[in-house]
Amino acid sequence: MINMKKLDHFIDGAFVAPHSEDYFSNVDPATGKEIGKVAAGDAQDIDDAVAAARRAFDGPWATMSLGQRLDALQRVAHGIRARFDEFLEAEMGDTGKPRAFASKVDIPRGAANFEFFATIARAMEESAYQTETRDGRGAVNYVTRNPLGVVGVISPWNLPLLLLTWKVAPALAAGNTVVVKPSEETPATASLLAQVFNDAGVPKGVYNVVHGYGPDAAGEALTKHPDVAAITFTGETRTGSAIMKACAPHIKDISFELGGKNPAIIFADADLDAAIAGTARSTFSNTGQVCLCSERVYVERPVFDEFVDALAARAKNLNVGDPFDDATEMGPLISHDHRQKVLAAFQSAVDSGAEVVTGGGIPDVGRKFAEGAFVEPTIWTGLDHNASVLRDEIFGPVCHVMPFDTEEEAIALANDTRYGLCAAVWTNHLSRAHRMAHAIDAGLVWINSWFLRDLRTPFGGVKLSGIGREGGRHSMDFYTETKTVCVKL
Ligand code: NAD
Ligand code: 6OD
Repeated sequence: MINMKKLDHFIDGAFVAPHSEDYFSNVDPATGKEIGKVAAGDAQDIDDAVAAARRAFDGPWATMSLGQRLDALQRVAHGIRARFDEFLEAEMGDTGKPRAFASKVDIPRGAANFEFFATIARAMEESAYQTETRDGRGAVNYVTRNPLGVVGVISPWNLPLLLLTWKVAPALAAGNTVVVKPSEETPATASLLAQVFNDAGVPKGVYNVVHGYGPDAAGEALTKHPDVAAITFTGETRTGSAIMKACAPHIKDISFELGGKNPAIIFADADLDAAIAGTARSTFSNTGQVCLCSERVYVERPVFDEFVDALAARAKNLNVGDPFDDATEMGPLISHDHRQKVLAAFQSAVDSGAEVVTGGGIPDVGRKFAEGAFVEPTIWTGLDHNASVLRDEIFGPVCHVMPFDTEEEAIALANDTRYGLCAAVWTNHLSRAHRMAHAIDAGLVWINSWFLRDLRTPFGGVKLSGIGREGGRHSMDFYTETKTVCVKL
């Protein structure tokens, strides 16, 4: 059985201690208090997990029919829902997320990802082509999809269960087995999920979890393991670059969802109330720790002052503090280390000449949360576009608002970045909306919305924001290899 206070690895269907016998501390970022210990995985633990995953891939998982496998994944979805409160508590303990957010976003999507990919995999078609031949008898080519083998899943801390299951569910639905290395900051829901897999009767070795750090530890060992066919990774661009190098010797397949520095563009013809509410969401949701958050906001000059005042009013009115209070809208950052980085960005903005419209410091959240990693929701104006805080991802509850005069200028500013994950455009001008969507270099453009997801659509970024697309059949394309069979008639 699982011990949530001392999280072991989960290998071959059992919770096991790390070879090193080392554990590190897991801290609740809302209180700064230790909530448990976590196994510090190394290359030996990864070896064990990969071997177990390979045995399951060659054995019980492969001998189950597609229907049996997908039914098992449906049972995992039900299992998450049945333990909803445990998942919620585990996710909130690791991240300090407000209950209002985690209960509506993280945990429901954890279950929905399994349900969705079980449905998608059942509906995947395979193709066939008839070829003419000189003898007139012809040939038939048919194309099959085949799983890759053992897939390594490396996930970040910002939406732990959501982003882990976004990869695990399609990988398993396609017939692979997985070794998961969750973020060291947020290990709990990956472990709880292991219990759900066992309860759902999924064969041992199909889902394995090795906890621990990335560089010189479990994460790196997974990327270098010769028996791992593919790595699917969500996290920082710099980490993606290191993983790409590690995967090169074995030519592993890779799928990367990386950082962003996303623009929101507000035209004077927009429904301003909707644009203000939408930009408050896209800047401050999850304490700004969503890769899709808007850290650069561009507003057409006639409505600039009104927009800034209204956004600032919303920022000042956000309820920041106790994650368990249903009225709380913003929790802490993930850790004190991360808060230091965000506070350094706050200082850098001031040093670069920013006008701080609101925020910029540490809020008073009361004695109980005084050791938490909280920062104020923050808005700047007045920076030069070359300021480093406008070039580099901050991953905190902060945006810079800048005026623009023409559509061309808005496009140039939006594209003046090394990243290209997403953008949000607010306008009621139909043709302009489509022109903007076409002109912006990003994997995803929202018009008059943000974070609205249809899981069938491809998700991913251009430039430094990633490689490949996941979502619906695009995930199935990544997690399978096609094989063409040509039959001469
Ligand atoms: P991170 O890159 O620091 O860590 C992510 C994971 O990689 C962790 O599990 C970590 O242990 C592991 N890791 C670190 N170094 C490694 C190495 N050398 N080899 C193997 N594994 C290694 O990212 P984070 O701080 O956890 O997450 C925040 C970042 O993730 C932000 O940049 C954010 O934009 C990005 N993100 C992107 C998306 C997207 O869909 N594009 C989604 C969420 C988060
Ligand atoms: O909703 C999703 O499927 C997804 N991949 C979201 C990514 C959010 C980044 O933080």
